[in-house]
Amino acid sequence: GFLENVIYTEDFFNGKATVNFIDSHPDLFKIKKSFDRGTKTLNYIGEVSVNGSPDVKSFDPNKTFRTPKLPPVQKGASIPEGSRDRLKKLGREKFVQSIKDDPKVHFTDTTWRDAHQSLLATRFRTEDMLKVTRSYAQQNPDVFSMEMWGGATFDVSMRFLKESPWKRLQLMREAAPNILFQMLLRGSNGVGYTAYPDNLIERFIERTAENGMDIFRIFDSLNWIENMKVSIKAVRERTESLAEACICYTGELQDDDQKKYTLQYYLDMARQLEDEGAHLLAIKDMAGLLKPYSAQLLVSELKKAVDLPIHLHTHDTSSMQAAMYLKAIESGVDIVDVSLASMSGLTSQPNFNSLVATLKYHERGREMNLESLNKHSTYFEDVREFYYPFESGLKAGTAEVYDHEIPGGQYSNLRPQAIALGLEHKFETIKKNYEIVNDLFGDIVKVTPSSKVVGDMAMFMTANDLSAEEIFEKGASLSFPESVIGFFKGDLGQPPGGFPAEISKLILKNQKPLKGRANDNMDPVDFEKEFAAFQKEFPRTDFDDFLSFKLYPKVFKEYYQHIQEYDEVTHLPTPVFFYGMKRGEEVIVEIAKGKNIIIEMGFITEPDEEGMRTVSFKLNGQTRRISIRDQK
Ligand code: 3PY
Ligand code: ZN
Repeated sequence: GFLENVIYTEDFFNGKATVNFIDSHPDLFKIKKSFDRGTKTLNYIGEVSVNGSPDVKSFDPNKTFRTPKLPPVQKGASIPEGSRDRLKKLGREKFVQSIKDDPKVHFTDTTWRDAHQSLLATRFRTEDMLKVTRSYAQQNPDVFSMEMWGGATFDVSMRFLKESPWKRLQLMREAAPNILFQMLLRGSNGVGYTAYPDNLIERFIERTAENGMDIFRIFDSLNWIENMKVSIKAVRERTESLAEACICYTGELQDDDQKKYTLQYYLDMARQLEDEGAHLLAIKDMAGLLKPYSAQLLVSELKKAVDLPIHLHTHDTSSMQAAMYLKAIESGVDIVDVSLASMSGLTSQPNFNSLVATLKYHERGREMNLESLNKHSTYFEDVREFYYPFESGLKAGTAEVYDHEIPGGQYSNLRPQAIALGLEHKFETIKKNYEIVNDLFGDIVKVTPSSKVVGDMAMFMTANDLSAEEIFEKGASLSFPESVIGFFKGDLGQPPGGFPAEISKLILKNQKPLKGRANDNMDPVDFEKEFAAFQKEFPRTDFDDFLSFKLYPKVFKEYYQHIQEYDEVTHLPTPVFFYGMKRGEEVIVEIAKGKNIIIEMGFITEPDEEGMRTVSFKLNGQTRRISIRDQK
């Protein structure tokens, strides 16, 4: 506050303050706000420099980073017309028709969402993505869509990055007005891990569209259409955006032993989704199990079964998915999901740049600005280094994925989870148990949140050294993970073929399973009343924050407290955000629009008797000292 300003004014520090001090420094009152922000920012940097980020378990203090090279932009270049302009011009029906009529294959770039979710545990910060959003939009107007929101990005941005997911959407929208934005929505589970009241999902969709979302990719983690209906309807009726409904692909449809997830199963599901009003159909191959010749069969049959554009999503965990895309493209798939070269492959999507080059002489190939894609890839190659503690460690494609069926987005999270539980040395057992749990649970679709249930159970078995037989023997006395109990209660919905009876009894003990949708039993949100109460508790928030709070109460609260304590940290360079600063290092931080501060790190003292260290900075050239408790 004010006193702090006085104390931190140079004259005061230098002993020059007199009785006229305040009168002669009217700026003390004016600069209060930004000064506060500066102090908060220094506190954050001091805290991370002394104690490390709570999100980074171990890192190399001597590591240095290259400065990511921004792709050159033509000064004053306008933004060319793109897919979003065409959607607006044509309206939904005609736009969808134009996709079907287009002989060339379209590309969705997932770099801004699934690629980093699947390679770097969703840790990309807005700052790093925003820096090239404009150049990307200017130079690549022929991209069908940018997947840049939803899935795990919503909670991770608040939980770990301490940024607002809504601001990310708004800022990126401003920077890329011409290309369709796409998000991943978990049907009745929204962007969460559990069911929410229907009216909350509806308002969430409404606000997301108002903030600029164009395509809602909607799935259910058990392929249960009941859980997708509210979302599809809300997109159709409450927005001008597109509802893309998913069939989640699992198993192997060419396998003669496959009794559940057969070609017929997928075709039936696709027809039902078309009846529900989907504008586009997605094949969501979240684990990368769809093999080239199975894709050929599935895509060509789907093209006959429904009259919707088909959008194909996969993960390249096996390293075979570029081949799969070629077969799918030959079979008439309309859109494929890819990511920029340096953010592609393995648990992420196939390589955008290489696919464009490969298709150059193919009749379905689309000409893209490959040079620009390469430059953007180079940028992200350097950016990716900032996040090295979050790399999954997978070095090459693996055929094991056909056994464990772990989704790409979960794979990159599983190792950190194992580390947190002290189980890293048992990673092989965890993967094996993941497969065993899937069998125990009756072979289910595994994608967030059902995949988390399987993961939790696999961790539980590994931590307690339990085999499948022992689960049955000791089941009555075991206290299973909460997510597992909720799953068998029907919180996530009904899997095809229902729950296996014996294990269900062991897990539920005396609890009764739900019959219908979990959402049917939930009270609708009273928006007026609850929003007013929310704003009282959390001043200076808006309705979007309220939605964040309703989806993630605890995560939002902690995020809010972080902002109160440290101000927005979103403009800190990523290395500073995760690793703090070193002696002599200098950074420029934009703490408010157009307002930069220059921070230079001086020294950090040894802890005193009370365990406090003094961190000395220069803030815009003025010495500032803060006290940080050493927690190490
Ligand atoms: C998510 O739900 O976040 C996913 O990426 C599922 O594949
Ligand atoms: Zn995915």
